[in-house]
Amino acid sequence: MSQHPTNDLPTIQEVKLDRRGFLRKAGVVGAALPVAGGMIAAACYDDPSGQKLEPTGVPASDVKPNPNPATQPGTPEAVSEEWKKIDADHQAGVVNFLKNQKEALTEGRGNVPLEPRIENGVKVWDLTVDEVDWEVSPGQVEKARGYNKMIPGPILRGTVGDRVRINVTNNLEHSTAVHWHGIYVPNNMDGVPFVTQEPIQPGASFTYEFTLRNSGSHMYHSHHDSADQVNRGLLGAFIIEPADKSAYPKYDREVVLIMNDSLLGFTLNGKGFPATDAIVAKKGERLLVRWMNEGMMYHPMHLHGMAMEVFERDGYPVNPPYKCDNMDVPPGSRYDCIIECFEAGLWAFHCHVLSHAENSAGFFGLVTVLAVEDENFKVADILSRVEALDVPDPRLRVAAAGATAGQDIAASAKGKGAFTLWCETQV
Ligand SMILES: [Cu+2]
Repeated sequence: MSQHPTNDLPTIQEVKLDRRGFLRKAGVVGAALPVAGGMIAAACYDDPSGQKLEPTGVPASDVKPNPNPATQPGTPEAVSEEWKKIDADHQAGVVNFLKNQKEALTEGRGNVPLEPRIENGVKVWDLTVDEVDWEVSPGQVEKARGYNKMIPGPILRGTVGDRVRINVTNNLEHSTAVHWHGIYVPNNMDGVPFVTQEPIQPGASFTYEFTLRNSGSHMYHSHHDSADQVNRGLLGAFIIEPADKSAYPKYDREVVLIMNDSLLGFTLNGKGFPATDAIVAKKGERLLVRWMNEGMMYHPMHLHGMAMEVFERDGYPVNPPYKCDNMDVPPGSRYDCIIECFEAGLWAFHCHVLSHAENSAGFFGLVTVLAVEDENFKVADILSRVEALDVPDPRLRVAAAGATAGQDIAASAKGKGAFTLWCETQV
């Protein structure tokens, strides 16, 4: 493979990896990923019993120094081959990430808004709790659990003052219950088995009903066998808008980013790089990011090139707001921030526990980019350099410039909206 200037995007023609080629290169099929001398326990997907023997992911303590540090270079020939392979694998990962913005590399999509139906003035949602085979990254299919068969579950959204009802039907072979994380509810609606309610047994249903009182970026998740159930995907966002938005920060686009770790690996909205969504904005726009950590680890999320201005934590105002570029989101917390997108380009956006984001095979897990477009820099131009899709595909995720208000992939592909289908435009 020829070399490229480091500031240039990959010459796509040289990295025409089909999925199988990608999987072989990245080594993610039922195999452990080498991590600088350590191993990611990416294995244990193949256990025929379906049992998860050990969590995936890499405890920081297990990450060993590079096996070939400068003081122990190995044979000149080996080193020469090694850097080429590392470069090629990193490049292939980025190319696959870009391809994923055109056509999803993985099956399944979560974190999709679910409109309520209105019954006598009550906003009503139906949630099922299901076993799902979930493709986290290309070829990495996990025995997972999801609300309405997606991870994260659908985004529920209401306004302070709304009366809401959520009908939960448990299709698992285990009991479960739903906790409304951060939301003011009457005690018997809090969703904690044997504390506030009986478990929702297999095949049973339970109806939660309450009035929304406190605004903010909240969550819902299982509160039963939760280290397993939440980690396996039983989680979702519940956004409560303030009744009066006059004091709320102004923004042009919004994105909900939910982190998870361990049993499904490191995921952003249920997917690991290269299957993660890029975030796209136009220069000059204000992007609202609602960070939520449903995992069991801290994830300091680092944005290159620009700052995040934190104005709410767990739905409570942060006064005065503060700026940072490395936001440590603890398990269970939600941080809302505004990014002023003042510099065009592709900006890496990743967890800075580096063992959650990169190894010698390239990026994985908690990695995406913030793409800021201006008159000279268009995402579509970059993607046109990625191996083109010749035929329109219902799963096509990028068409032309413009914003969409929804996240319906098929509808977005037909419309003018492009590359922004997971960013909502403020109404
Ligand atoms: Cu992390």
